[in-house]
Amino acid sequence: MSKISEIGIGMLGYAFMGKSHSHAWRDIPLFFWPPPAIPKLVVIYGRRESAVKEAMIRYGYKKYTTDWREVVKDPEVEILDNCLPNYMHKEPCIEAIENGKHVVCEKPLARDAKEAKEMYEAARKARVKTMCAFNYRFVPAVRLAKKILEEGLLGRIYHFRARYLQDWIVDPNFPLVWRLQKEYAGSGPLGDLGSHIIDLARFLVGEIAAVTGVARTFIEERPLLEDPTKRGKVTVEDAFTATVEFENGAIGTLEASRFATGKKNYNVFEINGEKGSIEFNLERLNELRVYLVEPDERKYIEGWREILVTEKVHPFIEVYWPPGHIIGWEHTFINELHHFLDCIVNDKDVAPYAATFEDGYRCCAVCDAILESSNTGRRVIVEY
Ligand code: SOE
Repeated sequence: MSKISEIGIGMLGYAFMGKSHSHAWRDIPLFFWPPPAIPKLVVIYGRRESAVKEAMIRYGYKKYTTDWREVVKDPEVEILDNCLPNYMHKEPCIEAIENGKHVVCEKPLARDAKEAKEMYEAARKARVKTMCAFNYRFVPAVRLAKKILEEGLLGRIYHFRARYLQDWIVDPNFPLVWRLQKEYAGSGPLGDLGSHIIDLARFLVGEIAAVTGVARTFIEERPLLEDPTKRGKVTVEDAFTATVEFENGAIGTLEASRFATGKKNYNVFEINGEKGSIEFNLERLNELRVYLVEPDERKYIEGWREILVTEKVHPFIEVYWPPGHIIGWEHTFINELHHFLDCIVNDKDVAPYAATFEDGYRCCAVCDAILESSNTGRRVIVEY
């Protein structure tokens, strides 16, 4: 077999997303064989030297640094993977693009549409590949939903309704972390969770033309992480709800909250069409519920199909396990980063199955419109 080339990865961040992406880069050749290239974990960046040095060892990087500028100009780095908090997305990504690196950046692309547009413009002018890491596009069940819609099995689409619910900050004594501060996060569950369901809405149904939303902060102050005896102001929303109007005439609802007590990572959507419906629940990510209006007279057997999406005929499954041996949340990152690697090595388009920086920008524009609607009390036409 001819030698498989290697490709250098530079990672920004070692926390939740840095860990899930590092795991994914390492596992691509285990499942996708032969891979487009073998990812070589060159360098990882983090602010705290002790922590990033440990991450280098744990995740298997060749070196570490506490200066992200070293990563974006490292000649061994061909792909920059930005897993830092939202306020650190724009500058390193643009600098890496200008240095000729391919760039994948976690969602949301930026804190707001203004920042995201600068990133999109930089990507559009460059010859490198860029991707915004909306990993739920790479769940086998979601990709099966996409296939069902592409084949027109549901006919004209009337509704898309989605909720992304968590409950990790219901305790008023949960500290003021970066996700609760506008200067670092840009927004609360709107950008963090709402961005996922907005991206899925665009991926599965189409462009969003207008929104009407309400955002609310329930707990105004929280203990400081560095000194729990002091309290700081929460400067983002704790939850939002919005109605959406699609350009193709469909209408729907979006909701995200970190106060949905008992919901841990409850990302659910339902799509209703003239010929049937689809339901997905991330907490049961190997399953897809499908209802098709049967053309025959035996209406008494019409009903929902519960599909276990683990057959070889289903998206991605052939590289994993035999039917019924379900996969997990982390495999969506392996699928996603393999796609990006394939696009880079074989010069393929990142779109339409992965999110581009334009998708990341359009998602931020919808988030901004929902916040504007909440602040003004008016319906907002989404401006791109
Ligand atoms: C935290 O809310 C979080 O890690 C999000 O940032 C991720 O995008 C989501 O997939 C899981 O929850």
